[in-house]
Amino acid sequence: MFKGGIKILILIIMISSLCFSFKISSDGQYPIISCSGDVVAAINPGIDKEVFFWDGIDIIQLTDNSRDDEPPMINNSGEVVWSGPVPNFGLSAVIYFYDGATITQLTNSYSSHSPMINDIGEVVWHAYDGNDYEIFFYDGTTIIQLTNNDFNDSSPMINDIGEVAWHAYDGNDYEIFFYDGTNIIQLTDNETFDGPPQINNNGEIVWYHRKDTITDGAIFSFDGANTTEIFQTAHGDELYPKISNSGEVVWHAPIGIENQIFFYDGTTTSQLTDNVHGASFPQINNNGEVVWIGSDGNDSEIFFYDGTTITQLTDNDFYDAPPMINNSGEVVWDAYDGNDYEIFFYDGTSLTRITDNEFQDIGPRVNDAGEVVWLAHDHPGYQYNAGGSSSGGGGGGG
Ligand SMILES: [Ca+2]
Ligand SMILES: [Ca+2]
Ligand SMILES: [Ca+2]
Ligand SMILES: [Ca+2]
Repeated sequence: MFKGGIKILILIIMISSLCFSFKISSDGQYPIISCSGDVVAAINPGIDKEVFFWDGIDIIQLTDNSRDDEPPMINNSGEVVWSGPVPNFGLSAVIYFYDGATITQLTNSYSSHSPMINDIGEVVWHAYDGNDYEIFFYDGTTIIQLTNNDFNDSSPMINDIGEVAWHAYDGNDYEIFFYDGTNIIQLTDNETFDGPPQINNNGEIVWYHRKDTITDGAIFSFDGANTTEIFQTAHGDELYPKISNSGEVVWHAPIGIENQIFFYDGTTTSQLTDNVHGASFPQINNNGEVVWIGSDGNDSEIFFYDGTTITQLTDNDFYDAPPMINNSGEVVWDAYDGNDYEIFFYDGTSLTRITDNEFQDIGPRVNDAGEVVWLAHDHPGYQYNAGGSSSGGGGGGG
């Protein structure tokens, strides 16, 4: 069922050189108001992608503009980051930061994408420097450019002590890089693809490595000193390894023609699933709980492993997309409901449908407080729920 009302947050962009805000008029127009109060432009509500936030009760729409925002990330303080357009400024993508009350534009660097935020509010992303993509780091006060080279650095991930891992194309293939807070260390130097790395709070890093150009893949881990191959397979597809703070790693890999879920406990690897229809895209939390999608022969369903037992969370006739899990064992995912995509939430006991509307809701992320962010297409005919307001701002609360 639909939970709570929807509130529109007035978007306040605070940067030194630009100052815009949105106000929503009764006719559904969305004029941009300049600092002096002049109407700069009117934007018709469209069907582009916007950022939404669920605090457990209410849905809050964080953005309202005429071009696509990109998937948001949330930390355990409820701070949210994403890449989005600059209002009325042509094609561009900058990083936005929502602190629970106010949205701030972090950077004037355009073509900024893939932000990740840690639990102390530090943010990393990649942005174009006029020549190629570089890695940027926001420490809560200032922005530091971590890389400055002639090749594309991308997909950074940050842990809670400010260490960063990413991969970069060196002109031949992708290699893995690690920033330890002081220095950048190149972890690989080979002739084949190394995938986007994952880093935990102990600075342990895992990534997928293609062993040759067509077949044979592997998963490598770096423990701060040594690099170890922990798995290999005679297939060339990305295995998407994920690591917990305990150093446990999960991934999918083909057994026969179907993918199955694998679990590495730090010493040995075990195969978690034996689903004849396949299982893929696992995520693990810091308690060793794992979620993934598995097929029931008809469509995909959500599965949950608590360390002992596998439970099937859904049983429907629609596609359920790969889930995310927090450290409370709560799970979110998007699923097709026969009409469009909606956001679903499992609290460990029961299932809640967060959205119920006529547009696409996709890509949810959940923090340890059970707060959820996602991306949704807005809709010209969309009616905000009673209790919503065209004014207000200021509140992540309900
Ligand atoms: Ca670069
Ligand atoms: Ca490589
Ligand atoms: Ca299903
Ligand atoms: Ca929907």
